[in-house]
Amino acid sequence: LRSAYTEHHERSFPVSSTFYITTPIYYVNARPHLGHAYTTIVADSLRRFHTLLGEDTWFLTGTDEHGDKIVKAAEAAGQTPQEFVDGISGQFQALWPKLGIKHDQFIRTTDADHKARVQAFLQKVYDNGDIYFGEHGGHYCTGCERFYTEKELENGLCPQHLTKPDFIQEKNYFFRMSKYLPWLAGHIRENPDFIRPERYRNEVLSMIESGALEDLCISRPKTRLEWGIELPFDKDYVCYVWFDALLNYISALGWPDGDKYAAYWPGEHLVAKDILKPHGVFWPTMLKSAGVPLYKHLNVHGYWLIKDTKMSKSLGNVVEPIKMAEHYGLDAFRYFLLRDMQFGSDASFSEEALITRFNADLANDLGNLFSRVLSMNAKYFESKVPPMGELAEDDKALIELAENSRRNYVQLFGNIRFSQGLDALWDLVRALNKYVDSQAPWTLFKQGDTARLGTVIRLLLECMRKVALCLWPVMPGTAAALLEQLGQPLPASERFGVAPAGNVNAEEGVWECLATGSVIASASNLFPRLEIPEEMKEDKKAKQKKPAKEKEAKAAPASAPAEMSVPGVAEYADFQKLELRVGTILEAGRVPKADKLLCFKIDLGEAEPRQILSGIAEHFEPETLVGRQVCVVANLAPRKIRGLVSAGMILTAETPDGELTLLAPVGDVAPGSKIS
Ligand code: ME8
Repeated sequence: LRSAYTEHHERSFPVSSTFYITTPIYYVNARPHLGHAYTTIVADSLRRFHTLLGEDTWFLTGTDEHGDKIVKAAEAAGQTPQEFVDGISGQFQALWPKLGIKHDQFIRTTDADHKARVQAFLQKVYDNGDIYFGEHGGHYCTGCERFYTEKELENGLCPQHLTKPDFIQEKNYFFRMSKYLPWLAGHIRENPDFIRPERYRNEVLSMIESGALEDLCISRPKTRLEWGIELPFDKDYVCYVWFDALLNYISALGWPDGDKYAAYWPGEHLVAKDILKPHGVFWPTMLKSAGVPLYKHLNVHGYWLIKDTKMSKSLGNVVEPIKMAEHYGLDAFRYFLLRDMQFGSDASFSEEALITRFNADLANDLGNLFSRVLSMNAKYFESKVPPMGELAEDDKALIELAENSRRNYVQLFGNIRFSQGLDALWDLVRALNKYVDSQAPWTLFKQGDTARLGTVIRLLLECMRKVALCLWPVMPGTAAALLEQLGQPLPASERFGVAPAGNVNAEEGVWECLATGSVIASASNLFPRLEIPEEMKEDKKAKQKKPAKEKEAKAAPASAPAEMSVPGVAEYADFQKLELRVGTILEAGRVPKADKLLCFKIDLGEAEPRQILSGIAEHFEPETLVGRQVCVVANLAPRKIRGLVSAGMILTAETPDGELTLLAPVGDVAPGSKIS
């Protein structure tokens, strides 16, 4: 049971008193998609995680509503810019609660308060002598809302949008960004995790070192663009949209004198790599010029790709997050996003990957654990929490593993390694399933060893509470439901918003949290396995199909040696007739009026699940078998038993004293895998 995971992460995660997290404020030129949902779900999970650490948290998101791009999109929609931005900003605001996102504040750059604070900031930088008026010519990409130098273009095209930028020559205001670049390079070198993961830190350093960065053009003449914030020192100009947008992170808090600014700044930013430059270069130099403390970390993630191509509005290959959440369940969708993307790298999105992850981690591991333990507790203790007795060596090892798993989870998650953090938590989930198998509560029950049985079940329940608590940041609804099943309900008002009672760092050594004797749930079925849709199966089958010739050769080897027929001995050809396959139990139930029979629905990788009856009812609780893998004789002639068709046989091993164990592969394999 000892954790395979190292015990290197002994120290607990450093807790400060406040935690402020932001997402990019999204452009309102099109509807929100999976990419926006990912960043915002990560921010929500981080906010919840830090709440669980006992910190006072603030979570800001919003919409970026000025600039050429918006004006063009509004024109195309036949609306005024204001009508247009109100509509799409409303869609973002309506989406977030549906994805379990509980932000504290939603900022719009068209808010009057934001505008006033941007003007105050501009005035401050202007008064410091860091803004000058000059003439400038450059290649302007409307998609990026920025000028490119000749050097930065690729074959004359914008490297992001692959479109030809407009060459614009005009008089404008400039921010003396280049003055601060040597200081910025020094700051990034001295603070290795200021921009993280490391590859993005290196990218920003090489941008600075390349010498291609110049002063930043921060205005647009009103003759060309009116939709923006007027410069406080020249009413003929509006502010460049990026200069305006970046300031949202402090204007929202009421910079320079707001209470929230005093309480929460400096904060943590979360962005994808597309906007590394404005956040890694423009923003810190702007802050430095105005004498405002820098953010704590810039946390940069990669792209969700669809078939190796970046998903984006302009490419028209977007995934609608709400459809995924509705179809697969919100928490499963959130879990998948955090588990399948290594933060910092790109990841491919596909429904097949989502289903595979769902079945492996949620149905087989987590769902199965809750289902089997709660139903055993119902059977053995009438659903009452049994007392914890004396601990055996196995129990102590499990406790140690659980403490390590939680510590690793906290450490990794807090350092934005979400996928690894969840995997560390699953070390415990998997160990608990193994502990059930190795302790065999059904045998203890048969032997009448109630004290030991109680300790085993109680330890499982206590560990399950810890798992549920740690899951709350990523799967808030599931965590609430699981805690409720364990008799630890959250007040309705706290289900999504406020963290459950407890603090993950204060969990060390807490081993008797449930109330002995209290009645808890008798069943749990939160994650029934998902079927892989036919079209995905067909695709897989086609890949797996062996050439007909090869198959025939295997079925009847031409050169097979002739064997003598001996009574009681299966000839090679007899054995070859058997088709043995691995199956996954989808359903299991008793057969009315048949004490010994269980009826199963088993996934053998075929279009329909197989119905198989087995005389093992005296040895197993059917609910505890759902999700388990078994070895099946798949080509047994179907026969009717008690009016039900049984098409196959489940293989078991019987010990000399009559105990049955199901035969199964050591690790999970694809249903239908051939046994040979
Ligand atoms: O850039 N994969 O807004 P935006 C992962 N308004 N994340 C993705 C993604 C993908 N395929 N596509 C988009 C802007 N994102 C500016 C920001 S902040 C002061 C101003 C996410 O609507 C990711 O967070 O283009 C990315 O950084 C952001 O959406 C860009 O959103």
